[in-house]
Amino acid sequence: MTEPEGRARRSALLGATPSRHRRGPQSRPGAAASQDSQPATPSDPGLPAMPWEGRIAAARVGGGAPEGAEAWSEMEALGPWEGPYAEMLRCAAGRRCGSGTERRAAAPCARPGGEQPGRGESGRGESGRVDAPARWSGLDWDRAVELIGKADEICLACHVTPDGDALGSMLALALALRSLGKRVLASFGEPFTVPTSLRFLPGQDLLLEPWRMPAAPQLLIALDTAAAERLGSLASRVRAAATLIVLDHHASGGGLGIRGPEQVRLVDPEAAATAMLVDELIRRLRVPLTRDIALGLYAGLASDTGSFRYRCTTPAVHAMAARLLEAGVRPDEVSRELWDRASFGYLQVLAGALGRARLDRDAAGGLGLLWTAISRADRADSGVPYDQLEGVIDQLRRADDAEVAVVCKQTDEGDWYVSTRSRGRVDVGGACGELGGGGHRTAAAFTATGEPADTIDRLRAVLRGPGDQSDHGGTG
Ligand SMILES: [Mn+2]
Repeated sequence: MTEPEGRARRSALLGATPSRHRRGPQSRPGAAASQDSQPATPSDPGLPAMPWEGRIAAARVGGGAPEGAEAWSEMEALGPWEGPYAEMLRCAAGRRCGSGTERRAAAPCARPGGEQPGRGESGRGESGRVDAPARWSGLDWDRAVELIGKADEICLACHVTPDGDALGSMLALALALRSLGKRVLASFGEPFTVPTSLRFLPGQDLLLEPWRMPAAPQLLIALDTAAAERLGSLASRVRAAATLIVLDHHASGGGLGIRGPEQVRLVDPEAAATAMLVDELIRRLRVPLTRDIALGLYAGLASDTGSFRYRCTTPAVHAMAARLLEAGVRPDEVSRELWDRASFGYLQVLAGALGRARLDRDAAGGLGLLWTAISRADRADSGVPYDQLEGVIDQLRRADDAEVAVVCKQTDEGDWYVSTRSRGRVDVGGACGELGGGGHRTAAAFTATGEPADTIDRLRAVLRGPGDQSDHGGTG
């Protein structure tokens, strides 16, 4: 999914569109390839078994708390240490982590409560490394670490129909918390189906059906979600939670639009992905970056930067990606899972959709509109679930001949989800707003009933060309 699409979809979903339009066919989440993901304990392959396992676990759980720090310094005194233990100890001692090829090369390693170097936006330290943004020092990381340290059981939730950032961030954090000895429950609202492209992510054994989540969690961590409604059936858990930590990068994020529980908002609208904030939290929790954790974070980073192509792909993004590769992520393997997999059925559906596409050169103020539709029947013929159609719009919008591209996708319930894109000269967000949906200038959506051709007529009527000065009145 493209970056604007992700945001537009969220906006659209927050607007007038009913939640049922996203309901895809139910496959079995339990059948998702849940690879064996080892907790990051010293019994990990990456961390050889040592006689001090208990102390290490205690120190980890203690985190920045006095007893934790004490355990760490005690262990440090037992050194000299090399390898992952040395790294853990350096982190615990508040020293800058990572020299040479070690992890955390891009982030300062302050104790919880310690100072961020604050060299400005993605400033560079003396070594040329990219530091955590100064604006992050304003976030209450300490309180988040404290709440996590105190909790025995932690619930995680991300938005419905999770993308690579939502699910990748959540599973990475889930694995990190499990390595701290926490009981971790992670879920997302129905349809509880892990998208095919994300089934390679480790940690899926920590997922459970949303109805099995505690009704009133002691600590709930919401990821990549700007409003409680986007959690679907888990919104009630957010409202009933005693304490709440929000990790997000949406502009409107941070409050989830609710009152009640204590909220710690670790939100940065300028972060390219929620995975960047999770990365920082994991660092502050002193959890070593295992390959399994890194895979989730990398999936989030790659997804929300469009495979490092969007404008949000900053030096800090690449610096984080470098650390994730050092932790063992294979970019070719992740790319294949995320972007380059399709069933033959999908290719047939795509071919049909492209074959049916119509180019209306007069629409959008003469800049052109290219559109197609995919019905339930089109999908049924090839056995393609609704949620696999996300990439179709990205193929259609490649056509240079049209300013606006539109794909009408029929859900299993029978209504139509209308995805729109523009190249920037036409405001599809305003047009979709007038039709009950919403989004951004270049990516927006709305839901409709009836024949797609009629829906396109309605859309064409509200699409203004760049020369048209009349006001929209849409929500944008
Ligand atoms: Mn995201």
